[in-house]
Amino acid sequence: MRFTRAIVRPPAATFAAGITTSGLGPPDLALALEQHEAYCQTLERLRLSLVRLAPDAEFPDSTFVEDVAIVTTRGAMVTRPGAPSRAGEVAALGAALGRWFPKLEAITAPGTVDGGDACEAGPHFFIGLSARTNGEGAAQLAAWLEQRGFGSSVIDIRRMPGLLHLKAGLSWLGGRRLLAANEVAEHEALGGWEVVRVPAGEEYAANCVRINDTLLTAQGCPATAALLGGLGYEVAALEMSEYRKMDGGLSCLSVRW
Ligand code: CIR
Repeated sequence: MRFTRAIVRPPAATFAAGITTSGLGPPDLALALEQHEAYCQTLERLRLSLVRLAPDAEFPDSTFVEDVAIVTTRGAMVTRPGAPSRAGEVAALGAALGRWFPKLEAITAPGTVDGGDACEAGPHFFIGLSARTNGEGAAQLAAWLEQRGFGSSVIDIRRMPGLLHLKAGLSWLGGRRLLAANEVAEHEALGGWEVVRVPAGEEYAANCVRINDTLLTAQGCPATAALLGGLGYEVAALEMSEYRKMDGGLSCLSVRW
């Protein structure tokens, strides 16, 4: 599938009040906005049309739009985020997506799903069971995917320290190839897939985004960039320091289709 559009939302003035476990200190808003703009410009350079939502200071984590919606080639849904402080983010994403996906469905209570736990790999999705995505939510998502002809398998990351979402440790590189942090790479659900392991010390780089023929990777992970470049990918490295402080990675800054 070739992506043509993405939804993005810059961080609001309250960004530093969002949820974080990183211990990396408070983010610098001006720098975060600069990094966000560079991210947007890269998506545009890769020929995506952007839907830019206005920042919303009521929701400090609302720049992480990926968690609130799941978009596939065969339909879209809004999620029911696992963190109560993020529940109100759904309305804006639903309104924006409605233009392209009039039949927008939703995860319903007691299910919770964060989009960061839905790792698309072509006709298959890996679904993370996490502190944010519960068993009921994962089951609803799997059923929704099945109705649309997608397969899915569940990866329980609740005992994988350092992984807030599955996509923090797993990315699809295209075809049958995945990029994975060591702890995810061993999982039986990845049997039959070609797994490229992220070099030691660069675990943050396990979250990358494939936009058509280019891989967006986090700057400051040179071994991963070299590894992926060596596999023949065009790599675009982006500075993510301020989002990392808030437990966010590259994929969470956009919803793509
Ligand atoms: C949160 O804890 O919800 C945000 N501070 C970070 C969300 C990152 N989302 C993602 O990796 N998909």
